[in-house]
Amino acid sequence: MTEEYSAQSIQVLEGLEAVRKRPGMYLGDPHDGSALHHCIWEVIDNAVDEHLAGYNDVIDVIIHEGGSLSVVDYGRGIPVDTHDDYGISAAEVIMTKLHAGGKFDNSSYKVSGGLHGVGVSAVNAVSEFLEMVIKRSGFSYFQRYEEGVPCDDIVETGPTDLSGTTIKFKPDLTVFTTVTEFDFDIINTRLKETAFLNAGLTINVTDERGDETETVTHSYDGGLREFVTQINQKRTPMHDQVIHFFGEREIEIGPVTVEIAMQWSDAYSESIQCYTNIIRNRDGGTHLSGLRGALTRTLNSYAQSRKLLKNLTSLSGDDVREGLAAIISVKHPDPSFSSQTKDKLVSNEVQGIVESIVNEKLGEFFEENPSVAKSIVEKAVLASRAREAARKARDLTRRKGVLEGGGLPGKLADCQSRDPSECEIYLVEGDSAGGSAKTGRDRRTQAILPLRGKILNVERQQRNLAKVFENKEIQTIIKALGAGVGNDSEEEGAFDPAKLRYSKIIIMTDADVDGAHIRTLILTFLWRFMKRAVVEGNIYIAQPPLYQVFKGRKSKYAYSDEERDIYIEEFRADNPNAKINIQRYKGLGEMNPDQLWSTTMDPEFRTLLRVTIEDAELTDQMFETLMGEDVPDRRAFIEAHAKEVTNLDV
Ligand code: 0RA
Repeated sequence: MTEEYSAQSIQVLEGLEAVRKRPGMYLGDPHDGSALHHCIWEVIDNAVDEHLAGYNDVIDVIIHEGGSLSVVDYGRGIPVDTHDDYGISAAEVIMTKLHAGGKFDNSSYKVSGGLHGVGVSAVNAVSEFLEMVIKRSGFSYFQRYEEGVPCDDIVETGPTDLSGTTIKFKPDLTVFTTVTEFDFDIINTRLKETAFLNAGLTINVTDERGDETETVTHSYDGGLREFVTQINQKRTPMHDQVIHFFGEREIEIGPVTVEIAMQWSDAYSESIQCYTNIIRNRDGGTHLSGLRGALTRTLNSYAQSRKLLKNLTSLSGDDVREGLAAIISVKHPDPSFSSQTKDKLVSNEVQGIVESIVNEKLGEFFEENPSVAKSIVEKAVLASRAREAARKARDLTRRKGVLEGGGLPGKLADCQSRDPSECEIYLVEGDSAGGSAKTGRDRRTQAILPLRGKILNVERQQRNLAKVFENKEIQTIIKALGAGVGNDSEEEGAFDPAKLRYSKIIIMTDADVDGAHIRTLILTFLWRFMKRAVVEGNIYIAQPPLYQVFKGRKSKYAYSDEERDIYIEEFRADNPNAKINIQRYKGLGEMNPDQLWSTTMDPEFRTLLRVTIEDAELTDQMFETLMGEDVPDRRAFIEAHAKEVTNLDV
């Protein structure tokens, strides 16, 4: 970074009123907390850029009492010299003109950048107030804004030996609604990730709210290597050392750098997290394709040359990636994404760049560490055998017409409509509840599939997938849904959500511990074999009532203990000496068809919980912990979380 920034290098694109009028366009949803937190990321990105430019090693983030938040960095300080075109300080230009910042100037190379890269001025626009303190070339400066408008010119407040920038802002609650408080966990998780991606940067997060001030420090000298170690914390690695390398290729507009860390463990799932310019790309993109392609190629050529494949011809991508945890972080001078939210990188040249770097560096690593390479190949060979056995079992069952074709399962009470968008299927615990549901339902759009007892725990059958396809209850689910099975979309008969016969798959189990277990078993199966149904939001959980509170001829259903207490109070207030009865519903079977319909299945009245996935990696880890083989690990998890659980059986 040799060029000096100056006020002239800052160009301006748009005005700020637009941001206040349409915050959603610039910052994300202003109601659900996403725009609120996006404000923080935007301010932090500037401080991270100072780190990337080599001028800042510490960022302090302080959540204050009363709704404001400060971001402190120890970088060069925002320039304060007067801007030639505007006649105001450069700092004020950055704070008041949308998209101003070094970014649009070729002489400055800004690498990070928020979700939408709108700049700190957008944050200023939606802040009740924003105060900046700049320490630079021997002096301190201060300026305050309200709703993006400066209260005064920037003033020099005295001498200082320090340098850096502090930005304190309070989101304007006329813009943000519903979720209006900063969430410590969201902030802390994100900043932990930022610290992992920036080895050598220390981030202190302080929460001053509540009785005790809490500070968490994130500082990872190991960077991506430590990130991978953390992901594999609860798994058993196949090799001690995390494989870690960098590479760089020149393109016309500048250098593209690639950093990768990876380690295989005994897990069955694959977990690759992708970043471009420090921003997470949830849906991967060209860097991910490059990495995948190179992994398959490198492992196969190594295994073939060392004759490690035995009777296999080659390993598939899935075989090679089973149990892999990896982070790929690409820095690119001008990346393209498929959407505003940067979920997917589409810059084509990146695929080849990543591929060639991985081929070269991983090849080298394998040559230098033959025992590591051997254990990785052996794991992939096992994966390949298990997959082959599963394929055979699936084909066999399919040929018998058990998974598809040859009519619907006998136990299914199908609906009349053939339009999946209006059709739903209830997976119901037990034949008796299934019977009530069949009688009570709207038979035009609601199908009922009763499931007997506990379905197989598929998490424990990952090396014996044949068992999964032989399981009767699982066979009926697959057949009833009619959309195939298996997450490998290239395989014939794989699950395809477009073929689902119902747009809503509703799990309806008893409100007791067994019911919760059955629900978890069904979810485990869906996650491991029909992942896209879960990711795309097709899965729901029915909410049967827990109580019916009676007073004389009147009664009300309660769906929680709190609601029950409210109704008791209401009835008491109505008439203090009348008698109140409470029926506790333990099982769906205790309700008659009318009751089940009106409390739990009537679309006009019911509440359904939709299953959503915020983080596939955490979801994988959760299923491993809750449903896998590692008993001590599960025990520790349950002990740690037991306090949060109310026992519905009491
Ligand atoms: C533009 C140019 C320079 C630094 C910054 C912006 C800058 C912005 C923020 C926002 C928060 N902290 C920041 N630190 C720096 C370069 C200044 C120079 O060349 O001295």
